[in-house]
Amino acid sequence: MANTVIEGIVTCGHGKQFIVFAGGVYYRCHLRKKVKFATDQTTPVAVGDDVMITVITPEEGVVEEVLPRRTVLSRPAIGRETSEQVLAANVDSLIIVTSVANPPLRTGLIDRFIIAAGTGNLTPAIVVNKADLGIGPEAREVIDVYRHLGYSLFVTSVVNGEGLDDLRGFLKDHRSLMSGHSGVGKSSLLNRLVPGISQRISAVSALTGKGRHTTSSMELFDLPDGGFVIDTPGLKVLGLWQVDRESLAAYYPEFEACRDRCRFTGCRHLAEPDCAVKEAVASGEITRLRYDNYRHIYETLSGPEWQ
Ligand SMILES: Nc1nc2c(ncn2[C@@H]2O[C@H](COP(=O)(O)OP(=O)(O)OP(=O)(O)O)[C@@H](O)[C@H]2O)c(=O)[nH]1
Ligand SMILES: [Mg+2]
Ligand SMILES: [Zn+2]
Repeated sequence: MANTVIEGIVTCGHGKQFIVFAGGVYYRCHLRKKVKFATDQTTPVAVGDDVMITVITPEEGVVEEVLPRRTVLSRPAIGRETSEQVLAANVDSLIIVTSVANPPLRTGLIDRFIIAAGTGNLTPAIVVNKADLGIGPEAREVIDVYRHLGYSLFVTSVVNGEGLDDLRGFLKDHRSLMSGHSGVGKSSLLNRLVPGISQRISAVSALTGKGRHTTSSMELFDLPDGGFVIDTPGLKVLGLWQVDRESLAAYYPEFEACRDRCRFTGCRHLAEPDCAVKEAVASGEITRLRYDNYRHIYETLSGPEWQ
């Protein structure tokens, strides 16, 4: 009897092994050697990929084909900067999780994830977690700045339940991924928001033998009402794929709104005189926080040196 070929979704990957969820069953799969994939990517299969698999046994299959990706969250491969590493595929909402304290609130990674979302066709949303530890002036500013820019922003606490209903409503029917620094509460939020997830998270921890609180690999959880959410290990920094010094300002819509008033076309808003962006920062129209992040990210990108 011919083996059946069915469509499924990749829920996690360990080296050359993948778990594929298809027709309500989890299959352990490896990759057919001649499977078609884009050659410039180090990742033929990513979490979130829709794939066609041949079922071999009730628990095992072979990935025959990776279906076209609608969105990608990518970064330059570590140690191979000219290759694209796809962290996850087909995610609609990139949820950028931060915490007011422990670890302290830093915004560099927020901007980097917003930019990566822009290049990969995802919609970013921001979570400011651990609100029970107190919203100080710095956290208040971050909340106001990103809300004012038009991003969905949730202030949450796993401890007192603040904001969890809103975030649960946002996840429903969506394909989301939780990203952010280690320890901000990504897994804790998912434990509270997704029914049945906590047992599976602790089962995974038991399997890998890693500490219970540190997520060591990406995992996709299907949601009861449709959609999925991916938990990810915390990142210290996110390299930006296909963003260079010339294109960076385009990811700052508030800069784009006044760049026609800069004296020089192609103004980078750094040392140039008569720069409308710098004037807007001085007058408070553009926040210093975003401008400082821009300068900082600019420094780390490749492209012509200024001056
Ligand atoms: N006070 C407070 N502590 C929290 C909250 N959410 C999570 N924590 C604590 O923060 C610590 C880290 O939480 P995790 O959920 O493991 O964080 P994570 O973002 O998944 O971390 P990684 O998996 O390492 O990326 C744990 O000790 C949690 O109990 C919160 O809303 N308030
Ligand atoms: Mg975690
Ligand atoms: Zn300028």
